[in-house]
Order: sequence, then C-alpha cells, then structure tokens
Amino acid sequence: TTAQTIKAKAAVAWEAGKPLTIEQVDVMPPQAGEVRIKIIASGVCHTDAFTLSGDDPEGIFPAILGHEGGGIVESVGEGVTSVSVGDHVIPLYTPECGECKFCLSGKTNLCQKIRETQGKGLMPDGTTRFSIDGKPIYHYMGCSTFSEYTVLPEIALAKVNKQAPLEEVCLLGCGVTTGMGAVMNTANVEQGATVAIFGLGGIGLSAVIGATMAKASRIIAIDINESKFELAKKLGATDCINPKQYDKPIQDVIVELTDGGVDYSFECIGNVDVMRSALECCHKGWGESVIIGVAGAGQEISTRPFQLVTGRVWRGTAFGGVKGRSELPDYVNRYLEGEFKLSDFITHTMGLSDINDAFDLMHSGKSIRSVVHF
Ligand code: NAD
Ligand code: AHE
Ligand code: ZN
Ligand code: ZN
Repeated sequence: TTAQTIKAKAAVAWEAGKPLTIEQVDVMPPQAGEVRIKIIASGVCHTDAFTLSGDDPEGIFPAILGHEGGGIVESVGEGVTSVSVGDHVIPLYTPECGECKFCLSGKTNLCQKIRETQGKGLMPDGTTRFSIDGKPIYHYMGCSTFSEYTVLPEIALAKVNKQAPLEEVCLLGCGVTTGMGAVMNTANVEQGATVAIFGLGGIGLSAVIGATMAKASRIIAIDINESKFELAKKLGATDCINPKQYDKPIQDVIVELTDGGVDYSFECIGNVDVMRSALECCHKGWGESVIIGVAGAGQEISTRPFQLVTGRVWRGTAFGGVKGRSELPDYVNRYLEGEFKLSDFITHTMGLSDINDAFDLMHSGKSIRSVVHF
C-alpha cells in the first residue's frame, strides 16, 4: 500500500512576531529516502522563539516550527531501510549521513549533506511536504515538530528505544543533549575542573547536569532570574550568582571566586555581551569558553585579542557535538538507566491548541521546558 496525503493539525508561523495559529495542513507522503512520522510530543526551545521573533537570518515564513520532538514512524518512502513503521524516532536538525566530508572527518557532528535545502525550509529535493489549499508551508530546521505529522529524510532520524516515553525523551532532540553534550563532548570537562554556566534555561541546566556527571569540583551557575537557582542547585550547581547583585563585571566576580578564573565556561543565552563575560571569566593560559546561545542577525562578539593570546580559547557547539544517528540512541538508554532525569525540566505541558502559552511562559521566565502533547 502506498501512503497518501494526510490532513494534520499543525501550528503555523505565518509571519515574524505573530502568534502561531492552528491549521489543518496537507502532509504529502514520504518521497524516496524520506519518512513520515506521527509526532507524539514536542518541547519548545528558545531557538523556536528566536526564529519566530524575526531575528533569525534564516527564518522563513509561513513555516511549521519545532525541532525538539519525539514520534513514531507512520510510513516510509522508497529505499528507506534503517527505520520501519512503528519505530520510535527523534528528529535530528543535525542529520548524520555518514558519507559527506563532515561526517567522514571524525572532527564534527555538522553533517552538511542536506544543510542547504534545510536552511531554505525545503526537503532535499527542493520542495515542501506541507501545504494549505495547495500553497506551500515551509519546513523548519528540517524537523517541523509542531505538527501531528511531519516528513524527514531518513538520515535525520535517530531510532530510539521504545521503552522510553517520547513525552520526555523528546527533550533529547535538542535542549538536554545540547547542554550535556557541550560539557561532556565539546569541552570534555574533566574531573575536578571548575565550570561557569551562563543562563539556566533548558540548555544551561542540562550543562549543569553534564558538569555534575563529569565530576566538576565547582559549578558556578549564573542567571538574572533567581527563580532558576533552586533547580540548578538540585542538579549540582555549587554556587548560584545573579550578575545584577554586583556593581562590577560578572567576569571579575568569577575570577575572584575561583583564584584566577574557571577552566570551562558555557554561554547558554544568546547574548553577545554575556559571551564576552563567559570568555573573560576563563583562567589565563588554558580556560575554554563554549558558545551555545544563538544570537540574532547583525550581532557580533568581541574581546581584546590579548584574551586569546594569553591562552583562553573560544569555541562553539551545535547539538552538543553529538552525532544524532550513532550517538543519540545511547543518550536515551542512559536516561532509561537512570543516569539523569528529564522530568525536572518539564515545568509545563499543553495541547497543540495552547502552544502560544509555551512561548509566553518562556518569555516571562516561568518555564524551563513546555512540552506539547499531540
Ligand atoms: P531559555 O530562554 O529557556 O533560557 C535562557 C536563560 O538565560 C533564562 O533562564 C534567562 O533568565 C537567562 N538570561 C537571559 N539573559 C541573561 C543575562 N543577561 N545574564 C544571565 N542570564 C540571562 O533558553 P534555552 O532554550 O535554554 O536556550 C538558550 C540558548 O541556547 C538560546 O539562545 C538558544 O537559541 C540556544 N540553543 C543553542 C543550541 C545549539 O545547538 N547551539 C541548541 C539549543 C538552544
Ligand atoms: N539560523 C541561525 C543559526 C541557528 C543555529 O545556530 N542553530 C543551531 C541549533 S540551535 C538549536 O536550538 C545549529 O545547529 N547551528 C548549526 C547550523 O548548521 O545551523 C542563523 O544565525 O542563521
Ligand atoms: Zn533547540
Ligand atoms: Zn554527512
């Protein structure tokens, strides 16, 4: 039996700065090398809000946002062999083809096989699978998880353990993997190291978990919203500080607290001024700062080159450096084995029709993660 076009409820972003509206969209069957999945749950990440705000130079409208999902394979296109109907999968905005220069380098998770079309809101063949009354609706980050059904290339799906509740492990589709991976993979924080984490949303708190798992000796958690401190401490932060409580730059405060600076720092906000603080709170000679936050069009980072001449290192990470198909299933298994919890992060759940509440809760600082249940 060949799959047909199906109707699905989806949250559509029609233009920048406007709330999403729930629409009935047509979702085409998966083409060769593609898979259609039924989304069970999707987290809402700050990057969705970033793109909706209009700050994303790659933002395209109308689009179906969402990139932190969990779903079940509904149908597969011609030639698909690695997943089959009924498999539980996590969509990957960083796919893994295993054969491009990037995949073969052994140095990066940034597979580039489909990056160009993905950045244009299109499937690899240059068309979209979503439409309303025949008019195209664009994909987002190759995922579009704010829809009952979505279509992805086979190389952009991680097949995961069916025992894992998709309502929780959807968070491994972006936020939690990004924060933990940044610490354990990108920075490779070692036992006893000192760490500073700027921004205690889903990403920063996951970095706290990563630093705790890496047995960092000191985990300094920084946020201007002190309501985030309780969970940060529960997850292993040793110090929680609010930059607003000091009349000197926060990097100076941290340098004093740590006898010269931290071994590693992580920026989990997307604020270029904080990125500078995060670099400059690193220890002379070896401190490494990892940029995770995404900053808007036209924003640039700066520091005195002397900061790097004297041994500090500036780097960045996407999806925590994790290769989705080969490495994400293991994160799911480690979650199932109880190495870390996800429920602490899920402060709110809602149906798709209330998805705009998730954005409001994020902007007001009341949520860590909202998860939409389909
Ligand atoms: P979030 O909104 O849940 O959390 C951001 C936190 O930063 C909040 O707690 C907020 O109070 C705090 N904050 C804001 N301004 C601050 C300041 N000046 N000083 C200290 N704290 C401040 O966001 P999130 O979902 O955790 O995402 C964080 C960032 O990471 C976003 O920029 C997002 O786009 C980015 N991100 C990047 C990747 C990647 O692969 N590189 C993956 C996911 C998210
Ligand atoms: N489109 C933005 C860049 C956005 C960005 O950096 N995205 C991260 C993932 S954020 C997940 O919440 C990423 O994966 N980047 C690597 C890539 O190839 O996009 C812009 O500035 O144009
Ligand atoms: Zn994200
Ligand atoms: Zn590749």
